[in-house]
Amino acid sequence: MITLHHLNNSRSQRVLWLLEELGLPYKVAYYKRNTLTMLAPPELLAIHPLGKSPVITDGELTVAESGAIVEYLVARYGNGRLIPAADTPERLRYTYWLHYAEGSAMLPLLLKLIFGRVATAPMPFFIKPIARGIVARVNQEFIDPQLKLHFGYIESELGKTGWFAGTEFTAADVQMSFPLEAAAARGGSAGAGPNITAFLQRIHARPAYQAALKQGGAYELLT
Ligand SMILES: N[C@@H](CCC(=O)N[C@@H](CS)C(=O)NCC(=O)O)C(=O)O
Repeated sequence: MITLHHLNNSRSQRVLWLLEELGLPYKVAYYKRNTLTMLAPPELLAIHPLGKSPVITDGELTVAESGAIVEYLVARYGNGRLIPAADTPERLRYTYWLHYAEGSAMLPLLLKLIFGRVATAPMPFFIKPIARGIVARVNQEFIDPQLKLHFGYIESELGKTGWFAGTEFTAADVQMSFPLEAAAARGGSAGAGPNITAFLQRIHARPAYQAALKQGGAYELLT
């Protein structure tokens, strides 16, 4: 039996969704973020040395890293579902987006989040203007242009077929959902284009997505 070690409001939600899309039997072990630090509780360290979510256990196996989990579930239990045929251009796009989600799209989003916290962190009053100046400069010179570049690219790629890897919904769409939801939830122009908005509406309407939301509890990235 597969167990998903699920952290609230996290990338783990997309694994839950994939399990529902594949119609697999699974159990969920729930973990709650520390409300101050937003870090995972130490109990997750007993499952994997990094103590992060998602991570699944399946019999003797432990699989971490959401892209690896998606690949594992689709290869082992998919029976050809949610993945384009081998040796097709769609399959290459599938592999590309599966890696791009964590390897490229998440970096500027994470930087935006971290620098946003720096700007509002408690600090001595005489440091504040300096810290805010640095944050503004990093935002202006690196983070915002990178967000524009990446999300402009995603917006244009989604304009081709509405999905990331060909004309059919695949697990690459599941993997790409998290950066798009994170961008939409954090506001700003990243993630606000019509193709990205339509993509999010389409995935949110899927019965498996709705079922996963019921299993995972409140998912604030949706607000
Ligand atoms: N690239 C990893 C990222 C894993 C990750 O950072 N997960 C976050 C939740 S979205 C986490 O566990 N954060 C809590 C912590 O770092 O303590 C993946 O895609 O699985």
